[in-house]
Amino acid sequence: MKKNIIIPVTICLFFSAQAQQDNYVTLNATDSYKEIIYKAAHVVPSPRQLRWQQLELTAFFHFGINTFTGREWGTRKEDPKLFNPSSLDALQWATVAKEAGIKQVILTAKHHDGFCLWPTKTTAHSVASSPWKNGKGDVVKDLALACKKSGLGFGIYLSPWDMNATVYGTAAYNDFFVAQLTELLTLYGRIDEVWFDGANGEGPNGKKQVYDFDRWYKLIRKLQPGATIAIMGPDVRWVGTETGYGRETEWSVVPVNNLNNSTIAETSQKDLAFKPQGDMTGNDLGSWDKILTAKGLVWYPAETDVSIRPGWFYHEEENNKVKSPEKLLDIYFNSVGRNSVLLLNIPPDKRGLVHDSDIAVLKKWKQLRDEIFTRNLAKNATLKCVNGIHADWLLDDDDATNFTTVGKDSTSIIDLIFKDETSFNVLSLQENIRKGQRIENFRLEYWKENAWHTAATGTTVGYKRILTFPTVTAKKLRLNILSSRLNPYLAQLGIYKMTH
Ligand code: FUL
Repeated sequence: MKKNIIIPVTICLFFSAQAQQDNYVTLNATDSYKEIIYKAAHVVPSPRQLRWQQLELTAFFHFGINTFTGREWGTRKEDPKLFNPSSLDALQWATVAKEAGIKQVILTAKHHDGFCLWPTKTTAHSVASSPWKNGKGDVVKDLALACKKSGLGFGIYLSPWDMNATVYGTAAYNDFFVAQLTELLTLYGRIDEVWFDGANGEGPNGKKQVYDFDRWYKLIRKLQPGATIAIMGPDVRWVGTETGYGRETEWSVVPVNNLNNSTIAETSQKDLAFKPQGDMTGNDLGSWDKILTAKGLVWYPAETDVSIRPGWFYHEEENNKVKSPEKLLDIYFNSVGRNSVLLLNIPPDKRGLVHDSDIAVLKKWKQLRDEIFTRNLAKNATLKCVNGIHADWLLDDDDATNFTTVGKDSTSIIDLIFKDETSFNVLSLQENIRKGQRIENFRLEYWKENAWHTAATGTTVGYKRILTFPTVTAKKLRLNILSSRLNPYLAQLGIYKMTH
């Protein structure tokens, strides 16, 4: 029944007048502390950011001329004839990803060396000049179709740095890049993510390029409005390392100082109200200290990219260096479980297939996650909360419904009472980010020998927060929300037992 509640029109009007439903807000020098809290608590993801966040797991496929030369970065001088996968099967890539629980994949359509995996009209440095399928092949097309068939999202990595393009380092390169983007965004159906890395090296003439990001963003919004633009883009930010480990305190609402009403008016597209600016890799991005002095706040969530192998591209000598399933599980806890999306690189080999060593690890990784997360022990408990509304919605497996508190309460204690002694060592929380990110501090406690003890503590929750801790056995537990920017909107609460 919960979705059919009828709210009087007057109340609806009141709330819609109050709520800001944008993924940015400007702060005025005259704003009081209270006004700033209110604004910070109401910044929400755009629909494309929400969709992206819910994916949780995405994959990179680094594949290209480097796969055949054994290099991580090419030189631009590679002969396209080197590109000749013996049995490329993009459906195998998609199937491997899907079976690992990955929801969207991103292909390196062009890496820094400039070699294009599709038969572009912009340069001869592409698959069209290779012996693969007699120059008639198209990796972008193969993977786009495989993703469609497998129900996976599909994204492209198009390196702004192009060592091979003769026009690189001149204004004409921005046109060249627009032409490449246009091909990718118009010839392959729906594109869900465009990933720009920050590398800006020299081209053939020794010059660096001034990238016209503004123009590229506008083109993407026009041709593929649903696509998130990541890293060097306004929708998704790089977490700051390539280890697979995100920040303990991860705010998706972060301060920006280049956001003002005139930029918003100029772009006439709220979609592009701000451009990424400054260093976003520090330890503290969204705390009060940062927010109080900011000119604006934006929803700008973190993506954690890491490779399953030491390198981004496939190297035969790394077949025995694939990360273990246990390591990937730890990465999962510390990326997805730290309010970030994981972008796991799985580089196909020279045959054009994901190697067996990687497949075995991915299967075991999925199995480990399933073993932990299929049984939410909290569902065996009775939930009680003195100042709570809809504590039962914490267990409904729906991240769009939430528990909240009465009045203006920004703290709360949710008791979980079990019939029997229960052992657990994993906590998973989710906020309903459609309404913002709010929780600042929480503690999980258990009742033993007539006293409450701490099982785990955390700061931010965001889309998802997972904490692991030494196994606790108890009949009574409580989640103590110690502080929140206005009323907390907690969507899910999970308690699990990891046995390995
Ligand atoms: C970086 C590149 O230089 C690496 O080769 C890799 O593609 C990584 C994901 O992004 O900027």
